[in-house]
Amino acid sequence: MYFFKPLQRIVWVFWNLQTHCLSWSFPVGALNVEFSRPVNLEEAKRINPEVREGGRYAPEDCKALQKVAIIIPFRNRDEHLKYWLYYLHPILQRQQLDYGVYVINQGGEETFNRAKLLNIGFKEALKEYDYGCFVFSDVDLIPMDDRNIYKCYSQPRHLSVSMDKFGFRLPYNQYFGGVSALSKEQFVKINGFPNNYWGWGGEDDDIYNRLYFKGMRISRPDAVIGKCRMIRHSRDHNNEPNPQRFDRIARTRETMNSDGLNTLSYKVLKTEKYPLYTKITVDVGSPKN
Ligand code: UDH
Ligand code: NGS
Repeated sequence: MYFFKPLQRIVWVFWNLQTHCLSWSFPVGALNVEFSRPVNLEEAKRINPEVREGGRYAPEDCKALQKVAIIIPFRNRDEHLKYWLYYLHPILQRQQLDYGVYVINQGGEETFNRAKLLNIGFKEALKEYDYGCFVFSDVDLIPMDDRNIYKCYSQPRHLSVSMDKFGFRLPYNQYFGGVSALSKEQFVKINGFPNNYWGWGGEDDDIYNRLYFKGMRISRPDAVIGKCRMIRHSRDHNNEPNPQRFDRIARTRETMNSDGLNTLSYKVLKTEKYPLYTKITVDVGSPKN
């Protein structure tokens, strides 16, 4: 019996070395984020030589604890995307995640539908890899502290809790917009996100309601680690405030089981693999159908 104890210990240490990352690159804490100097994709590519085509990365010397798909709802924000890729890739690598970046581009001129694009990102990313965690991020939000880990927790995670535009605090307690992370199980449990919020506002409140009604509670980093900057911009074309949003968020409990992943329909128009991201252009339909 005693003979095996040291052996067991060696096996345990070895197993840990195989499964946990003991690399020398750790999160560093507060970061300098600014948007006055333009960045270009060539520069972003040069400083991230280990990122593989399509925006994929996994630590080489160990097995990452989570496989994370990062889903970005998108249309016509190329300048913002450059900053996002420039800042986020180094951070995500320091966080030692096995990750992929998916930009879900709404084709056509129809009213923007953020939550439906996020549902599509979930489905499309899973066709490519066995992701267990999904980080949904607006293209214009950059974390100011790399200890804000872009991974999933036992409860749904809200990451953009301390935004510069709100004076580095939450605008209201139930706020779930900007950047959030849900495990595959958490996402499926709420039937994904709503497909019928066309235009600006309310879809993030509906997602909060869904989580709440399924008995989950929001986990958040503290206000220092959760600091982030938003790239200032004007209102986008075809993303006017949705006049139906207040009625819809009042009815989440009734609608959530019949609007979401189980009713998602769309067409993939084009898939493009770039060095730092995968861009999937989709037809999301229109509010009429
Ligand atoms: N998005 C696009 N293209 C669009 C609309 C939205 O890519 O045309 C994506 C993008 O990832 C963006 C996210 O959806 O970060 C959220 O949309 P939003 O930026 O419109 O939402 P936000 O609340 O801004 O940040 C609302 C308009 C604010 C106008 C302020 C005028 N001072
Ligand atoms: C709330 C919106 C949310 C939005 C949040 C912050 O009022 O969708 O403001 O908006 N809810 C409704 O309209 C019902 S922001 O200041 O970022 O433009 O995310």
